[in-house]
Amino acid sequence: MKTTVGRISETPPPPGPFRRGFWRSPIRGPWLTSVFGLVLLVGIPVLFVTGALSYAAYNPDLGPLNDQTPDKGLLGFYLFDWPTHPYWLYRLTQGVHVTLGAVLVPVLLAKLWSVIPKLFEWLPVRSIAHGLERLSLLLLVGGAIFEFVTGIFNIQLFYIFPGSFYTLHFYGAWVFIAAFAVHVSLKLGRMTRALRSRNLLAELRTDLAHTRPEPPDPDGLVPASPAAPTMSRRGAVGLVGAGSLALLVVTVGQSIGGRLRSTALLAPHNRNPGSGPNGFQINKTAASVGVTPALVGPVWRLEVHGRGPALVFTRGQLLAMPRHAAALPIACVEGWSTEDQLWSGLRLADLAALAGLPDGGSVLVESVQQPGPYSSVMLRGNQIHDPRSLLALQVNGADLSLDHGFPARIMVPANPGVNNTKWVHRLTFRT
Ligand SMILES: Nc1nc2c(c(=O)[nH]1)N[C@H]1C(S)=C(S)[C@@H](COP(=O)(O)O)O[C@H]1N2
Ligand SMILES: [Mo]
Repeated sequence: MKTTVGRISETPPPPGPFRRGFWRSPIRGPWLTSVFGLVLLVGIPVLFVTGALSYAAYNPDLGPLNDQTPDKGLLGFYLFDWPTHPYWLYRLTQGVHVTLGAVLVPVLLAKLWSVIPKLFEWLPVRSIAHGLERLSLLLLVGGAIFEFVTGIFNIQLFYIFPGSFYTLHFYGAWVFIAAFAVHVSLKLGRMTRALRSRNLLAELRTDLAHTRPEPPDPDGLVPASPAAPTMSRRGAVGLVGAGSLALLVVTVGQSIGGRLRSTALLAPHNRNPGSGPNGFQINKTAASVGVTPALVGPVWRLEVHGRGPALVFTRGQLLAMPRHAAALPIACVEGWSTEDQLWSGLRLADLAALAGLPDGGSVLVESVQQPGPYSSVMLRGNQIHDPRSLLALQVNGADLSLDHGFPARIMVPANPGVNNTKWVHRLTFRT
Protein backbone atom coordinates (compact mmCIF):
# COMPACT_ATOMS: atom_id res chain seq x y z
CA MET A 1 0.00 0.00 0.00
CA LYS A 2 2.72 2.38 1.08
CA THR A 3 4.79 1.71 -2.00
CA THR A 4 1.80 2.28 -4.30
CA VAL A 5 1.17 5.74 -2.81
CA GLY A 6 4.87 6.49 -3.12
CA ARG A 7 4.87 5.47 -6.73
CA ILE A 8 1.80 7.53 -7.63
CA SER A 9 3.24 10.73 -6.18
CA GLU A 10 6.41 10.09 -8.12
CA THR A 11 4.47 9.69 -11.38
CA PRO A 12 5.76 12.42 -13.67
CA PRO A 13 3.06 14.81 -14.92
CA PRO A 14 1.76 14.10 -18.42
CA PRO A 15 3.25 16.37 -21.07
CA GLY A 16 1.56 19.74 -21.55
CA PRO A 17 0.05 22.15 -19.04
CA PHE A 18 0.63 19.83 -16.06
CA ARG A 19 4.39 20.34 -16.42
CA ARG A 20 5.87 23.36 -14.68
CA GLY A 21 7.89 24.32 -17.73
CA PHE A 22 4.70 24.80 -19.76
CA TRP A 23 3.75 28.15 -18.15
CA ARG A 24 6.37 30.70 -19.01
CA SER A 25 4.96 34.23 -18.64
CA PRO A 26 7.62 36.14 -16.69
CA ILE A 27 5.11 38.54 -15.12
CA ARG A 28 2.99 35.81 -13.55
CA GLY A 29 3.62 35.75 -9.82
CA PRO A 30 2.13 36.42 -6.39
CA TRP A 31 2.44 40.22 -6.62
CA LEU A 32 0.48 40.56 -9.86
CA THR A 33 -2.11 38.03 -8.70
CA SER A 34 -2.51 39.97 -5.46
CA VAL A 35 -3.04 43.30 -7.22
CA PHE A 36 -5.98 41.86 -9.15
CA GLY A 37 -7.05 39.96 -6.02
CA LEU A 38 -7.15 43.15 -3.98
CA VAL A 39 -9.49 44.83 -6.47
CA LEU A 40 -11.80 41.81 -6.36
CA LEU A 41 -11.56 41.68 -2.56
CA VAL A 42 -13.11 45.15 -2.47
CA GLY A 43 -15.45 44.76 -5.44
CA ILE A 44 -17.00 41.32 -4.87
CA PRO A 45 -18.46 42.13 -1.41
CA VAL A 46 -20.05 45.27 -2.88
CA LEU A 47 -21.56 43.14 -5.65
CA PHE A 48 -22.83 40.65 -3.10
CA VAL A 49 -24.38 43.23 -0.79
CA THR A 50 -26.05 45.21 -3.58
CA GLY A 51 -27.31 41.94 -5.07
CA ALA A 52 -28.73 40.77 -1.74
CA LEU A 53 -30.39 44.19 -1.36
CA SER A 54 -31.90 43.86 -4.81
CA TYR A 55 -33.49 40.60 -3.78
CA ALA A 56 -34.83 42.19 -0.58
CA ALA A 57 -36.28 45.04 -2.65
CA TYR A 58 -38.72 42.62 -4.28
CA ASN A 59 -40.31 41.98 -0.88
CA PRO A 60 -40.15 38.24 -1.57
CA ASP A 61 -41.45 37.41 1.89
CA LEU A 62 -44.83 38.89 0.93
CA GLY A 63 -45.69 35.73 -0.94
CA PRO A 64 -45.14 33.54 -3.92
CA LEU A 65 -46.22 36.31 -6.30
CA ASN A 66 -43.13 38.38 -5.52
CA ASP A 67 -40.88 35.47 -4.72
CA GLN A 68 -38.50 34.87 -7.56
CA THR A 69 -36.78 32.02 -5.69
CA PRO A 70 -39.27 29.77 -3.96
CA ASP A 71 -37.66 27.41 -1.43
CA LYS A 72 -35.00 29.97 -0.58
CA GLY A 73 -35.35 28.74 3.00
CA LEU A 74 -32.67 30.03 5.33
CA LEU A 75 -31.08 32.11 2.59
CA GLY A 76 -33.84 34.68 3.07
CA PHE A 77 -32.90 35.18 6.73
CA TYR A 78 -31.91 38.81 6.22
CA LEU A 79 -35.04 40.07 4.44
CA PHE A 80 -36.48 43.27 5.83
CA ASP A 81 -39.15 45.84 4.96
CA TRP A 82 -37.75 47.46 1.86
CA PRO A 83 -37.89 51.23 2.53
CA THR A 84 -39.30 53.99 0.33
CA HIS A 85 -36.61 56.48 1.45
CA PRO A 86 -34.55 57.77 -0.21
CA TYR A 87 -36.69 57.46 -3.32
CA TRP A 88 -33.58 56.85 -5.48
CA LEU A 89 -32.31 54.00 -3.29
CA TYR A 90 -32.89 51.16 -5.75
CA ARG A 91 -31.64 53.27 -8.62
CA LEU A 92 -28.37 53.61 -6.71
CA THR A 93 -27.95 50.06 -5.39
CA GLN A 94 -28.87 48.37 -8.64
CA GLY A 95 -26.94 50.86 -10.77
CA VAL A 96 -23.86 50.08 -8.67
CA HIS A 97 -24.50 46.32 -8.85
CA VAL A 98 -24.78 46.18 -12.62
CA THR A 99 -22.11 48.78 -13.46
CA LEU A 100 -19.58 47.32 -11.04
CA GLY A 101 -20.29 43.82 -12.33
CA ALA A 102 -19.43 44.93 -15.87
CA VAL A 103 -16.36 46.88 -14.75
CA LEU A 104 -14.90 43.92 -12.84
CA VAL A 105 -15.01 41.54 -15.82
CA PRO A 106 -11.47 42.38 -17.06
CA VAL A 107 -10.11 42.15 -13.50
CA LEU A 108 -11.70 38.75 -13.00
CA LEU A 109 -10.33 37.46 -16.30
CA ALA A 110 -6.85 38.80 -15.46
CA LYS A 111 -6.97 37.20 -12.02
CA LEU A 112 -7.95 33.85 -13.50
CA TRP A 113 -5.19 34.14 -16.11
CA SER A 114 -2.65 34.90 -13.41
CA VAL A 115 -3.36 31.71 -11.46
CA ILE A 116 -4.01 29.35 -14.35
CA PRO A 117 -0.97 27.11 -13.64
CA LYS A 118 -2.68 26.20 -10.35
CA LEU A 119 -5.55 24.74 -12.33
CA PHE A 120 -3.11 22.17 -13.72
CA GLU A 121 -1.50 21.16 -10.46
CA TRP A 122 0.07 17.69 -10.43
CA LEU A 123 -1.13 15.51 -8.77
CA PRO A 124 -4.66 16.92 -9.06
CA VAL A 125 -5.53 15.57 -5.59
CA ARG A 126 -2.76 14.71 -3.15
CA SER A 127 -4.61 14.27 0.14
CA ILE A 128 -8.03 14.79 1.66
CA ALA A 129 -7.12 18.33 2.80
CA HIS A 130 -5.69 19.13 -0.60
CA GLY A 131 -8.78 17.68 -2.24
CA LEU A 132 -11.03 19.91 -0.13
CA GLU A 133 -8.99 22.96 -1.06
CA ARG A 134 -9.29 22.04 -4.74
CA LEU A 135 -13.03 21.60 -4.37
CA SER A 136 -13.35 25.05 -2.80
CA LEU A 137 -11.42 26.47 -5.76
CA LEU A 138 -13.80 24.75 -8.13
CA LEU A 139 -16.75 26.40 -6.36
CA LEU A 140 -14.88 29.72 -6.33
CA VAL A 141 -13.95 29.81 -10.00
CA GLY A 142 -17.13 28.11 -11.15
CA GLY A 143 -19.23 30.38 -8.93
CA ALA A 144 -17.51 33.52 -10.20
CA ILE A 145 -17.91 32.56 -13.84
CA PHE A 146 -21.51 31.48 -13.27
CA GLU A 147 -22.48 34.73 -11.52
CA PHE A 148 -20.83 36.99 -14.08
CA VAL A 149 -22.21 35.07 -17.06
CA THR A 150 -25.80 34.89 -15.77
CA GLY A 151 -25.67 38.57 -14.73
CA ILE A 152 -24.36 39.76 -18.06
CA PHE A 153 -26.79 37.62 -20.04
CA ASN A 154 -29.61 39.09 -18.00
CA ILE A 155 -28.67 42.74 -18.52
CA GLN A 156 -28.26 41.99 -22.22
CA LEU A 157 -31.80 40.52 -22.21
CA PHE A 158 -30.35 37.24 -23.41
CA TYR A 159 -32.64 34.84 -21.60
CA ILE A 160 -31.34 31.37 -22.24
CA PHE A 161 -31.41 30.13 -18.66
CA PRO A 162 -32.65 26.69 -17.72
CA GLY A 163 -35.02 28.11 -15.11
CA SER A 164 -35.48 31.53 -13.57
CA PHE A 165 -32.57 33.95 -13.70
CA TYR A 166 -33.38 35.13 -10.18
CA THR A 167 -33.20 31.67 -8.68
CA LEU A 168 -29.96 30.78 -10.45
CA HIS A 169 -28.24 34.09 -9.73
CA PHE A 170 -29.40 34.08 -6.10
CA TYR A 171 -28.34 30.53 -5.24
CA GLY A 172 -25.16 30.98 -7.26
CA ALA A 173 -24.34 34.10 -5.25
CA TRP A 174 -24.48 32.22 -1.96
CA VAL A 175 -22.32 29.36 -3.22
CA PHE A 176 -19.84 31.84 -4.68
CA ILE A 177 -19.66 34.07 -1.61
CA ALA A 178 -19.11 31.07 0.69
CA ALA A 179 -16.22 29.86 -1.47
CA PHE A 180 -14.97 33.45 -1.68
CA ALA A 181 -14.93 33.77 2.13
CA VAL A 182 -12.97 30.52 2.47
CA HIS A 183 -10.52 31.61 -0.20
CA VAL A 184 -9.96 35.05 1.37
CA SER A 185 -9.37 33.59 4.81
CA LEU A 186 -6.82 31.14 3.38
CA LYS A 187 -5.01 33.67 1.20
CA LEU A 188 -5.23 37.02 2.97
CA GLY A 189 -1.84 36.67 4.68
CA ARG A 190 -0.11 35.58 1.50
CA MET A 191 -1.79 38.41 -0.40
CA THR A 192 -0.62 41.15 1.98
CA ARG A 193 2.90 39.73 2.00
CA ALA A 194 2.95 39.61 -1.80
CA LEU A 195 1.65 43.18 -2.07
CA ARG A 196 4.39 44.37 0.30
CA SER A 197 7.04 42.49 -1.69
CA ARG A 198 7.04 45.09 -4.45
CA ASN A 199 6.38 48.80 -4.60
CA LEU A 200 3.39 49.66 -6.77
CA LEU A 201 4.72 53.03 -7.90
CA ALA A 202 8.10 51.56 -8.75
CA GLU A 203 6.31 48.81 -10.66
CA LEU A 204 4.34 51.39 -12.64
CA ARG A 205 7.64 53.03 -13.60
CA THR A 206 9.22 49.78 -14.79
CA ASP A 207 9.24 49.34 -18.55
CA LEU A 208 9.44 46.17 -20.60
CA ALA A 209 13.24 46.17 -20.81
CA HIS A 210 13.54 46.12 -17.02
CA THR A 211 10.79 43.59 -16.35
CA ARG A 212 12.10 40.58 -14.41
CA PRO A 213 10.24 37.60 -12.95
CA GLU A 214 9.31 37.64 -9.27
CA PRO A 215 11.40 35.36 -7.02
CA PRO A 216 10.20 31.71 -6.99
CA ASP A 217 7.10 31.22 -4.83
CA PRO A 218 5.77 28.15 -3.01
CA ASP A 219 2.53 28.25 -5.05
CA GLY A 220 4.40 27.88 -8.30
CA LEU A 221 2.89 30.93 -10.00
CA VAL A 222 6.32 32.20 -10.99
CA PRO A 223 7.48 30.12 -13.99
CA ALA A 224 10.35 27.68 -13.56
CA SER A 225 11.75 28.63 -16.95
CA PRO A 226 10.44 32.11 -17.79
CA ALA A 227 10.26 33.34 -21.37
CA ALA A 228 11.44 36.82 -22.35
CA PRO A 229 8.76 39.37 -21.36
CA THR A 230 6.45 40.68 -24.05
CA MET A 231 4.60 42.96 -21.62
CA SER A 232 5.60 44.72 -18.41
CA ARG A 233 3.56 44.43 -15.20
CA ARG A 234 2.71 48.08 -15.78
CA GLY A 235 1.40 47.11 -19.20
CA ALA A 236 -0.71 44.28 -17.77
CA VAL A 237 -2.21 46.42 -15.01
CA GLY A 238 -2.77 49.23 -17.51
CA LEU A 239 -4.45 46.93 -20.01
CA VAL A 240 -6.87 45.61 -17.41
CA GLY A 241 -7.51 49.12 -16.08
CA ALA A 242 -8.20 50.42 -19.57
CA GLY A 243 -10.59 47.54 -20.21
CA SER A 244 -12.48 48.28 -17.00
CA LEU A 245 -12.57 51.99 -17.77
CA ALA A 246 -13.91 51.31 -21.26
CA LEU A 247 -16.67 49.11 -19.82
CA LEU A 248 -17.48 51.78 -17.26
CA VAL A 249 -17.85 54.40 -19.98
CA VAL A 250 -20.17 52.32 -22.16
CA THR A 251 -22.29 51.10 -19.21
CA VAL A 252 -22.73 53.73 -16.53
CA GLY A 253 -24.73 56.18 -18.67
CA GLN A 254 -27.78 53.91 -18.55
CA SER A 255 -28.02 54.49 -14.78
CA ILE A 256 -26.81 58.07 -14.49
CA GLY A 257 -28.75 59.39 -17.47
CA GLY A 258 -28.64 62.96 -18.68
CA ARG A 259 -26.13 63.52 -21.44
CA LEU A 260 -24.25 60.39 -20.41
CA ARG A 261 -27.15 58.23 -21.54
CA SER A 262 -25.99 58.39 -25.14
CA THR A 263 -22.62 56.85 -24.12
CA ALA A 264 -24.26 53.67 -22.80
CA LEU A 265 -23.44 51.71 -25.95
CA LEU A 266 -23.82 48.32 -24.26
CA ALA A 267 -27.22 49.11 -22.79
CA PRO A 268 -30.09 47.43 -24.60
CA HIS A 269 -32.50 50.09 -23.33
CA ASN A 270 -30.46 52.97 -24.61
CA ARG A 271 -32.24 52.93 -27.98
CA ASN A 272 -33.85 56.28 -28.70
CA PRO A 273 -36.76 56.49 -26.25
CA GLY A 274 -38.40 59.27 -28.29
CA SER A 275 -39.33 62.70 -27.01
CA GLY A 276 -42.26 64.37 -25.31
CA PRO A 277 -43.81 63.65 -21.90
CA ASN A 278 -43.69 59.87 -22.46
CA GLY A 279 -40.23 59.95 -24.07
CA PHE A 280 -38.27 57.74 -21.67
CA GLN A 281 -37.19 54.10 -21.66
CA ILE A 282 -39.79 51.37 -22.05
CA ASN A 283 -39.09 47.91 -20.75
CA LYS A 284 -41.82 45.72 -22.20
CA THR A 285 -44.15 47.33 -24.73
CA ALA A 286 -47.87 46.66 -24.45
CA ALA A 287 -47.78 44.71 -27.71
CA SER A 288 -44.94 42.49 -26.52
CA VAL A 289 -46.96 41.25 -23.54
CA GLY A 290 -50.31 41.01 -25.31
CA VAL A 291 -51.93 44.15 -23.87
CA THR A 292 -54.14 45.49 -26.68
CA PRO A 293 -55.71 48.97 -26.88
CA ALA A 294 -59.13 47.27 -26.62
CA LEU A 295 -58.29 45.86 -23.15
CA VAL A 296 -57.55 49.34 -21.81
CA GLY A 297 -60.10 51.32 -23.86
CA PRO A 298 -63.60 52.41 -22.75
CA VAL A 299 -64.34 48.96 -21.25
CA TRP A 300 -61.47 49.35 -18.75
CA ARG A 301 -62.45 49.72 -15.08
CA LEU A 302 -60.43 49.90 -11.89
CA GLU A 303 -61.64 47.54 -9.18
CA VAL A 304 -60.70 48.34 -5.59
CA HIS A 305 -61.24 45.59 -3.04
CA GLY A 306 -60.91 45.78 0.73
CA ARG A 307 -63.47 45.76 3.48
CA GLY A 308 -67.01 45.63 2.11
CA PRO A 309 -68.17 45.48 -1.49
CA ALA A 310 -65.75 46.18 -4.31
CA LEU A 311 -65.55 49.71 -5.72
CA VAL A 312 -65.45 50.14 -9.48
CA PHE A 313 -64.20 53.29 -11.24
CA THR A 314 -63.93 54.47 -14.82
CA ARG A 315 -60.80 56.41 -15.74
CA GLY A 316 -62.88 59.59 -15.91
CA GLN A 317 -64.06 59.07 -12.33
CA LEU A 318 -60.46 58.54 -11.18
CA LEU A 319 -59.33 61.71 -12.92
CA ALA A 320 -62.05 63.64 -11.05
CA MET A 321 -60.70 62.53 -7.65
CA PRO A 322 -58.03 64.48 -5.71
CA ARG A 323 -54.75 63.91 -7.48
CA HIS A 324 -51.18 64.19 -6.25
CA ALA A 325 -47.81 64.31 -7.96
CA ALA A 326 -44.42 62.77 -7.25
CA ALA A 327 -41.11 62.92 -9.11
CA LEU A 328 -39.79 59.36 -9.28
CA PRO A 329 -37.45 57.38 -11.54
CA ILE A 330 -37.99 53.93 -12.97
CA ALA A 331 -35.05 51.77 -11.88
CA CYS A 332 -34.88 48.32 -13.43
CA VAL A 333 -33.13 45.24 -12.07
CA GLU A 334 -31.13 45.28 -15.31
CA GLY A 335 -29.36 48.40 -14.05
CA TRP A 336 -30.85 51.02 -16.35
CA SER A 337 -32.96 53.77 -14.92
CA THR A 338 -34.74 56.90 -16.05
CA GLU A 339 -34.33 60.38 -14.69
CA ASP A 340 -37.08 61.45 -12.29
CA GLN A 341 -40.39 61.76 -14.11
CA LEU A 342 -43.29 63.73 -12.73
CA TRP A 343 -46.08 61.21 -12.15
CA SER A 344 -49.56 62.22 -11.10
CA GLY A 345 -52.50 60.17 -9.94
CA LEU A 346 -54.18 58.81 -6.83
CA ARG A 347 -52.35 58.11 -3.62
CA LEU A 348 -52.33 54.42 -2.74
CA ALA A 349 -53.01 55.55 0.84
CA ASP A 350 -56.20 57.33 -0.29
CA LEU A 351 -57.33 54.26 -2.21
CA ALA A 352 -56.68 52.09 0.86
CA ALA A 353 -58.85 54.43 2.90
CA LEU A 354 -61.60 54.29 0.25
CA ALA A 355 -61.43 50.52 0.46
CA GLY A 356 -62.10 50.76 4.18
CA LEU A 357 -58.57 49.69 5.16
CA PRO A 358 -56.75 52.96 5.95
CA ASP A 359 -54.09 50.94 7.80
CA GLY A 360 -53.83 48.34 5.05
CA GLY A 361 -50.80 46.11 5.51
CA SER A 362 -50.45 45.01 1.92
CA VAL A 363 -52.03 45.37 -1.49
CA LEU A 364 -52.27 42.90 -4.35
CA VAL A 365 -51.86 44.73 -7.66
CA GLU A 366 -53.13 43.02 -10.81
CA SER A 367 -52.79 44.15 -14.40
CA VAL A 368 -54.95 43.36 -17.40
CA GLN A 369 -52.02 41.38 -18.77
CA GLN A 370 -52.36 37.59 -18.93
CA PRO A 371 -51.23 36.07 -15.61
CA GLY A 372 -47.48 35.50 -15.77
CA PRO A 373 -44.26 37.21 -14.81
CA TYR A 374 -44.72 40.90 -13.83
CA SER A 375 -48.48 40.87 -14.39
CA SER A 376 -49.18 41.20 -10.65
CA VAL A 377 -47.31 42.10 -7.48
CA MET A 378 -47.70 42.54 -3.73
CA LEU A 379 -46.72 45.84 -2.10
CA ARG A 380 -46.32 46.27 1.64
CA GLY A 381 -47.73 48.71 4.16
CA ASN A 382 -44.85 51.17 4.23
CA GLN A 383 -45.13 51.43 0.45
CA ILE A 384 -48.89 52.01 0.51
CA HIS A 385 -48.57 54.74 3.13
CA ASP A 386 -45.78 56.77 1.58
CA PRO A 387 -47.54 59.91 0.25
CA ARG A 388 -45.50 59.65 -2.96
CA SER A 389 -46.83 56.17 -3.77
CA LEU A 390 -49.28 56.52 -6.61
CA LEU A 391 -51.63 54.78 -8.90
CA ALA A 392 -50.35 57.05 -11.66
CA LEU A 393 -52.67 58.19 -14.45
CA GLN A 394 -50.42 60.78 -16.04
CA VAL A 395 -46.73 61.50 -16.46
CA ASN A 396 -45.04 64.84 -17.10
CA GLY A 397 -48.43 66.49 -17.61
CA ALA A 398 -49.77 64.06 -20.25
CA ASP A 399 -51.79 60.86 -20.12
CA LEU A 400 -49.67 57.74 -19.75
CA SER A 401 -48.82 56.25 -23.13
CA LEU A 402 -50.00 52.70 -23.74
CA ASP A 403 -46.44 51.41 -23.40
CA HIS A 404 -45.90 53.20 -20.08
CA GLY A 405 -49.00 51.60 -18.58
CA PHE A 406 -52.15 53.46 -19.67
CA PRO A 407 -54.72 53.77 -18.13
CA ALA A 408 -53.05 53.38 -14.71
CA ARG A 409 -49.81 52.10 -13.24
CA ILE A 410 -48.08 51.79 -9.89
CA MET A 411 -45.28 54.20 -9.01
CA VAL A 412 -43.71 53.69 -5.58
CA PRO A 413 -40.50 55.39 -4.39
CA ALA A 414 -37.38 53.16 -4.29
CA ASN A 415 -39.40 50.29 -5.77
CA PRO A 416 -37.63 48.05 -8.31
CA GLY A 417 -39.06 48.78 -11.77
CA VAL A 418 -40.55 45.32 -12.04
CA ASN A 419 -42.82 46.00 -9.05
CA ASN A 420 -44.18 49.20 -10.63
CA THR A 421 -46.90 47.30 -12.42
CA LYS A 422 -48.36 48.76 -15.61
CA TRP A 423 -51.94 48.47 -16.98
CA VAL A 424 -53.39 47.98 -13.49
CA HIS A 425 -57.03 47.00 -13.24
CA ARG A 426 -57.45 45.58 -9.74
CA LEU A 427 -56.17 46.56 -6.28
CA THR A 428 -56.93 44.28 -3.34
CA PHE A 429 -56.03 45.80 0.03
CA ARG A 430 -55.47 43.51 3.00
CA THR A 431 -55.02 44.11 6.69
N1 LIG B 1 -47.94 44.60 -16.29
C1 LIG B 1 -46.61 44.79 -16.39
N2 LIG B 1 -46.02 45.76 -15.67
C2 LIG B 1 -44.69 45.96 -15.75
C3 LIG B 1 -43.88 45.15 -16.59
C4 LIG B 1 -44.51 44.14 -17.33
O1 LIG B 1 -43.87 43.40 -18.10
N3 LIG B 1 -45.87 43.98 -17.21
N4 LIG B 1 -42.50 45.38 -16.62
C5 LIG B 1 -41.96 45.95 -15.40
C6 LIG B 1 -40.54 46.27 -15.49
S1 LIG B 1 -39.46 44.97 -15.45
C7 LIG B 1 -40.09 47.56 -15.48
S2 LIG B 1 -38.43 47.90 -15.40
C8 LIG B 1 -41.03 48.71 -15.58
C9 LIG B 1 -40.65 49.56 -16.75
O2 LIG B 1 -41.57 50.59 -16.93
P1 LIG B 1 -41.58 51.39 -18.30
O3 LIG B 1 -41.68 50.39 -19.42
O4 LIG B 1 -42.72 52.35 -18.22
O5 LIG B 1 -40.24 52.10 -18.34
O6 LIG B 1 -42.36 48.28 -15.71
C10 LIG B 1 -42.72 47.17 -14.94
N5 LIG B 1 -44.13 46.96 -15.02
MO1 LIG C 1 -37.38 45.81 -15.06
